[in-house]
Amino acid sequence: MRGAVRAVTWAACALFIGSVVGGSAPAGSVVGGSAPAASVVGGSAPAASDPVSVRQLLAQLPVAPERNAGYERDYFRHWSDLDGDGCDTRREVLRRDSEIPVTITGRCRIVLGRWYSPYDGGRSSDPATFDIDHVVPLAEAWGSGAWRWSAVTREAFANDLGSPSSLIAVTASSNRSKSDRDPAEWLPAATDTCRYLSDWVVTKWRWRLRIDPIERAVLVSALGNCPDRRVQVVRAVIVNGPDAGPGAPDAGPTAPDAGPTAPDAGPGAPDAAPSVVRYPNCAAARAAGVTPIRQAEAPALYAANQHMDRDKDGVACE
Ligand SMILES: [Ca+2]
Ligand SMILES: [Ca+2]
Repeated sequence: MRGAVRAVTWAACALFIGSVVGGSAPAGSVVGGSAPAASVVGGSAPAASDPVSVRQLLAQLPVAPERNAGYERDYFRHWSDLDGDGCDTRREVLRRDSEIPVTITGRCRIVLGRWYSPYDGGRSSDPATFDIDHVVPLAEAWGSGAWRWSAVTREAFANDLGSPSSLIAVTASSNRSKSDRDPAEWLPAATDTCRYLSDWVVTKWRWRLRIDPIERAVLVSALGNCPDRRVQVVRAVIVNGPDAGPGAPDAGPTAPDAGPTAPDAGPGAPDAAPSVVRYPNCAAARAAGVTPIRQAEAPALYAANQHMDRDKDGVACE
């Protein structure tokens, strides 16, 4: 019965997102409210998608081993107040996920609410006992592709209010139990495993993250025991850091967010935007899946990577 009720809530949330994103919202709403310039990483908000099955989303996730070297938690700035309303992301999620309107003192001090933790079934009216969980942990995101992102994109991911799947309020104890693990390594103790798996897939898809082979096997098998949920989800706008690559992990918070060679996500079409990144070498370009880089087909990308076209035939990294 509880599952049915939550499914309705989920659908309502998904529709809400669709209506916000499909409207005249600025790109900032994709990454967390009407944000200041720093969080608007290109383009305007994409149109809301038609509902799509979570199994279909899973089938679209690229499979690749994790690449965990170089991770630092500090590379993902949080909790930020991207919309500048005085409530940081932790408080935004507490406010959103409370089953009753929260009691707030001062500018945004949440003192009372009613929270349910889908990971372990825990309940509380005391916000101090609840954590905000990155459904796809920051370390997992890093190893699944976020190592290529700019600092702004990492902050947008770590503070993502644009999808109810990305961040959820859970008991602090269940958040600690989960830690940095993926579904092959950890599943919630409570009965709501299907929601967790679905949120996981939605978040990986939204942020164009990869899944590792074992993770994929577990997801396919475990989701096979769940009703095939249909969700509305839009891609997040992603900007890669200019110097990312296997030999040169992103320098982290001090790296330039989006230098002159950073991609322009293009108005209204972040999905189709070419990734104009200057790669340090062909191995990095290959890892990003953009090789060979042909001048005729991708002039901007070629121009940014001309240094790798050693024989000057108009094709880099052939
Ligand atoms: Ca805020
Ligand atoms: Ca994984």
